Amino acid sequence: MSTPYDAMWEKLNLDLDAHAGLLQVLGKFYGDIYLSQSGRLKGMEYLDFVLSEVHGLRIKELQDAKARGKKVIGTFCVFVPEELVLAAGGIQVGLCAGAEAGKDAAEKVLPRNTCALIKSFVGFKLSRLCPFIESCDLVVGETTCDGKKKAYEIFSDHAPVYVMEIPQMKNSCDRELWRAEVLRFKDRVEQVTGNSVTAPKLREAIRLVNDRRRVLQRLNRLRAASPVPISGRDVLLINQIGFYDDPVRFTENIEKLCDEIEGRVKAGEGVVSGETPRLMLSGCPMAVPNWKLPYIVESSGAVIVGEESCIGTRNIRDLVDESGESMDELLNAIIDRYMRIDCACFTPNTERMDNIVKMARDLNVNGVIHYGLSFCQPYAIEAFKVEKALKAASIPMLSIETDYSMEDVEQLKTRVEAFVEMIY
Ligand code: BJ8
Repeated sequence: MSTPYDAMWEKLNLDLDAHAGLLQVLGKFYGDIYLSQSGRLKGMEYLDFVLSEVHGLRIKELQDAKARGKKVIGTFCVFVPEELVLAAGGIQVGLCAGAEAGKDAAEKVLPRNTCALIKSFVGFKLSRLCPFIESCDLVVGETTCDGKKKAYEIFSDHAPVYVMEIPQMKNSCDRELWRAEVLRFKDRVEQVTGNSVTAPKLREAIRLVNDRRRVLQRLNRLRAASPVPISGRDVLLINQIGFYDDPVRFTENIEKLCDEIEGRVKAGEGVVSGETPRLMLSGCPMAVPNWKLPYIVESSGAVIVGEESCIGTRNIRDLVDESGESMDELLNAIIDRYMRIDCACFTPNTERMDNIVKMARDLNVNGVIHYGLSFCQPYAIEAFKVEKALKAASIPMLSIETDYSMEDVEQLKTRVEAFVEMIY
């Protein structure tokens, strides 16, 4: 079936047949997991629309912006400071990497025992399935885990890649390294966009990105109510879309949605009953359209009330200090904020344990599900420490390792149901 975007996708050199197949699967999956929910908020219609146009209208917006001279910068990690891209007049998009399509192509150039997220972004590029990647003037990688670090070498044969070095520890010398990397990135962004990052523009960009974080913080505070006013699936979707939607429009729409949720909370209404077991997810990021585990959890009699993940609180917990005036003060505020990210790629990473326990207590959860993508060593190893920290706080944890395939759905469902029964 032809669409108004076919010519655009063809120009972007997508494999049109494979891409049509992907959109069809995505639409069906979305219908089953999202549109089938009852008691959804009216404001979710905006998210439904954005998702339905994920490869359509949003890509057209990017192409139109590019025609006006704007540059598009793609990222895979919350370490890349969007503030610098926006201050240079660029557009930053998170490249999602949450689907299995392209896996066969990826496994021709990567070992099979590579995490699904890495296979996904390599596979999407090699299979010509992602109009976001094809719209990028620069794709920014980072030296977080070894798998990503080495995969960018392969990816760079096919796309314009720039890699940021991320420290592995948090001593003063590591901050110096990170400072140098942020400055190097600023130079590169200025070079790609052709625009200088000035202090006023950087201040404005810091406020804009903080505004998006603030509205997502508001959403997280509201969803913590009992009965829970919005499903975990919907909040995950909001967080996912926040990575590629226009930041101003996104913030405005989520603000409206929060007003609606606030009304629900005041009325004591929930999307599920107040008796429903409350769970928190913790671990690897869940990129679009990786909704498998949230769907399993929420169809097993529980509700998700928090995501300790980069597509969740790790991305929004800390704001950049807005009080600085000079370029140096603003850059230092950015450097400090990003150094607080508690990714499992750091050693030691004790603040993550503290953050998880605090979050689980604040959200009054009955249990935590630790989510690791198969072959992700940083999160798999850290899962043992997370379990220990939660046990000391008398919070039960279930550790799950999976990938993007649907083969283990029944097995996961059995484990999640048993966990829910045990904790409640
Ligand atoms: S700051 S979590 S977005 S690196 S799942 S590719 S770690 S083997 S995604 Fe991440 Fe940045 Fe950290 Fe966040 Fe490697 Fe693990 Fe795969 Fe991962």
